Amino acid sequence: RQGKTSFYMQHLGEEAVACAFRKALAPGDMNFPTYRQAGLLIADGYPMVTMMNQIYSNEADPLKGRQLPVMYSSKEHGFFSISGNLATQYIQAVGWAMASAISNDSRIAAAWIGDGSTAESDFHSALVFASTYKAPVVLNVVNNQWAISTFQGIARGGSGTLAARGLGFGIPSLRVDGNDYLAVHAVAKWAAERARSNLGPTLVEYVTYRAGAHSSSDDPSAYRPKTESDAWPLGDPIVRLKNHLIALGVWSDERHAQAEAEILDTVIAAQKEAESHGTLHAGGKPSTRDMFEGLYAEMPPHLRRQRQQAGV
Ligand SMILES: Cc1ncc(C[n+]2csc(CCOP(=O)(O)OP(=O)(O)O)c2C)c(N)n1
Ligand SMILES: [Mg+2]
Repeated sequence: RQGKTSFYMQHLGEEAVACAFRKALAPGDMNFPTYRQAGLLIADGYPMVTMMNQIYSNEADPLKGRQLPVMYSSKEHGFFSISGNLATQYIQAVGWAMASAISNDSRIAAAWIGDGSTAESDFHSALVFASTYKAPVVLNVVNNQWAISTFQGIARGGSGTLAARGLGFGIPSLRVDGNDYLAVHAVAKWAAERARSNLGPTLVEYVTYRAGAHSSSDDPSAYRPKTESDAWPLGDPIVRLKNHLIALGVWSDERHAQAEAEILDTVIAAQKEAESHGTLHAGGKPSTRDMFEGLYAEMPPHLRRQRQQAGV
């Protein structure tokens, strides 16, 4: 809102899904995420400063300003480059998993898609290949009730649930309370173990709620009641985990308040550091030369000419 970045996407209300799932994977496994799973990186210890550098498209942005903000990429952290073209990540994940199986590797893939994007044909193609070749992949569907302003019932059509879509392909499919951190983790572990033991794909529908706007360009009050989020029956995943831990006697309100204060300090410190490398309109930027690097082993002649014309 201060013009320091062009675009942002929250995952407010969906924190448990990505964070608990990440903890069920092993090193080397590969996620093919959408823009709504920043928790996969955060829960894996990816530096928050690096995420912010990408959002600011500054001189320290590892992607050099060439991706939309929040479309992170980290091979080391098992986070495949995000595609803005929805549902493509589903077929890519299945293909990656098939390649892993063919080369006798034990690494598995995780595909990610939103409720609305399951209406894309890529979703169905991916399910055909996953079931036919028993690919070692976990097929995640994040049903957060909304696809921008379209209710999930539209993409679901006559299917009772999104999980039911997997059953027609003979893929074991589950539906889990996506706002219950421990339930998400239990299901993710089970599905990951199935994939790693060569028992094939599992489809998991996470029932959750997109509590925030679709993106910084969206105003949800134009299409849904303002109070809908508060009335959501599954509750806030962080509050639920906190209450559960307090009931077990391993956490307290005081420790929670202290943890929140520490996290806020960490975020503000990371923001200061990231802003020292520049923001969208101020400070350091990736160089024009960067635009030409990192795509081709040998740069094609037309790009070489363009680079010369740009004087870099
Ligand atoms: C192939 C394709 N079609 C349309 C869009 C535009 N678009 C961006 S986000 C979005 C809604 C996706 O909703 P959902 O799959 O439920 O994911 P969510 O945003 O709720 O996480 C659409 C239609 C796109 N990026 N790619
Ligand atoms: Mg959605």
